[in-house]
Amino acid sequence: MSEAFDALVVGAGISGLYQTYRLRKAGFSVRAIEAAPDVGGTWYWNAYPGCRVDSPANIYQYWFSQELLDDWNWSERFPAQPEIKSYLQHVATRFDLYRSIELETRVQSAQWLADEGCWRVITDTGKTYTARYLVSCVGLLSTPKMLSFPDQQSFKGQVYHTARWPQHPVDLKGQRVGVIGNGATGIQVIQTLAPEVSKLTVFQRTPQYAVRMKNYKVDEQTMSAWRADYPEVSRLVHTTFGGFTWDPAEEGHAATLTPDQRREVYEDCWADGSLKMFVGTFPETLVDPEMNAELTEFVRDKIRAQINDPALADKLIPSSHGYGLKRVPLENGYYEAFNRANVELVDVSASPIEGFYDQGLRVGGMDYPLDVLIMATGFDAGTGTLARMGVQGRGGLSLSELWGRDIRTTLGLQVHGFPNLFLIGGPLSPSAAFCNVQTCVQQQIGWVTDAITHLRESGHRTMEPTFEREEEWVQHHDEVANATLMVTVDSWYTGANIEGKQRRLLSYIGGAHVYRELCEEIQANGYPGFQLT
Ligand code: NA7
Repeated sequence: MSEAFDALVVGAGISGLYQTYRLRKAGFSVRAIEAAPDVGGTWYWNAYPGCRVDSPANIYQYWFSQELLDDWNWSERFPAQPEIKSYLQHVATRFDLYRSIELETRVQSAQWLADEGCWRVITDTGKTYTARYLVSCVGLLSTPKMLSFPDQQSFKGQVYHTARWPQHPVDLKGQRVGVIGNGATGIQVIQTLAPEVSKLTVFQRTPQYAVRMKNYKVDEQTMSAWRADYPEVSRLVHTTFGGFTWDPAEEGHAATLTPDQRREVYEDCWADGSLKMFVGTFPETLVDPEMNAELTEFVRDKIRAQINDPALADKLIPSSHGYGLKRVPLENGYYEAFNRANVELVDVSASPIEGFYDQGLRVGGMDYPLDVLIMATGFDAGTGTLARMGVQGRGGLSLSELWGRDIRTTLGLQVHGFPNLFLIGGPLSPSAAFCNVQTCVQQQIGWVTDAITHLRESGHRTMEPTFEREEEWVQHHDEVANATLMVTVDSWYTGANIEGKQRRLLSYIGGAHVYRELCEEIQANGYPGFQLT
């Protein structure tokens, strides 16, 4: 027996909630399928110590309801994970979304049935659903990269991955804790645990450039200002390069300034204490090695000033790549944590981790005793979750096999060979990494909802991009990507963090505003390059 809906939404995080809301509002029958026991997606799973958002709360929100903000209070400029999870739960309750969501259910396979013109979805709870439209809202950072080392079973302590952190409190006070990974996640863990544990051992493979976060409490006055600004800000974020309220300087402007004047711009961005330091300086810093070197030196000086021991500073400051060519993390005491006597940095680049022994980890012949090992080792980003979902399109075409060879999409929204499959936050769109996720996924959800509504109104059953249109987008994406220095650096942005993954910049870097205009143009012109049957 199968249950039939107009649309199935996979995931009930930021995108899944809004997609469910929009499709229901447009009059479609919808079921959202969510693996976790509650809504929230990434904000449900990443319950690790110190987890917080690094986009300001006044833009990390939904844009469809002023009333939602009117009866919600943010407590900080950059709220911690429990608060964002509560916000998303509040949204699900306020808009009565829970009744459309099947929790603790994971999609095991999704198959396009050409004759019936629908998707058949089978879950791990043994249910079968059919739906004309399948919308993936699985999130771009949802499949953790798990490491396994020799003799793990001999280790008597606990091992946690940050993205599968227990929902109950884990008391680490006075414990000997090890952390592998110092991306945005590891940095938050390290700076939070350093004062609390007896010994913190950080196993670092590559150092990071992190920017000091300027967080503050949000009082009633600030909340009132945010509410008053809501209409203007909701318009503004859709007009900028990264979905924020600021933009980088105009192209060419940097060349008209002296080094001292450019330094003033860097200082201004640094003082903002936000990702403005990542996407708000000069666009040339991402494409011109000399400009990148200038900005890199500025950031290196800022970091060096925080570390007491110059030899340690050399280990904590990257030398193999320039600033801003990987996702820039924000920090609040990360470098200073290494000034503490109970924090030790272990370089695992030259001598990699050999494996566990019963009391801890062994590196380069040395034993590091631990009670707990935390893996902050990242994700199989963008493609990881969908590629594991058993998606089969026309003629049994496997998405996993396709992306195993070639990660391709049409504007990150659809894939040739997979009719009526829509992606939110899909690879090769700005929302896959280069955009304030709330801005970009809401724009995509609007587009997808309008496209599905158009199909209904025009009497069509299916929508699929042509191969030629897809090829055109992939080539354009690559051209824009390959003009940047980002493609020269190993990170989750380039797929280099996952063995065997195709190396391609995951996210479109031509600008969220440019992308939005393109999407609008496609819609206005009746979806050229997409086959409607
Ligand atoms: P990231 O940014 O992918 O960071 C993962 C970290 O784990 C990074 O420091 C890696 O070092 C390290 N890592 C991964 N595998 C290994 C092995 N085998 N040995 C040692 N170290 C390893 O993930 P995050 O969760 O921090 O952040 C992801 C995004 O979430 C972030 O960019 C924000 O957008 C929010 P490496 O650099 O590969 O040498």
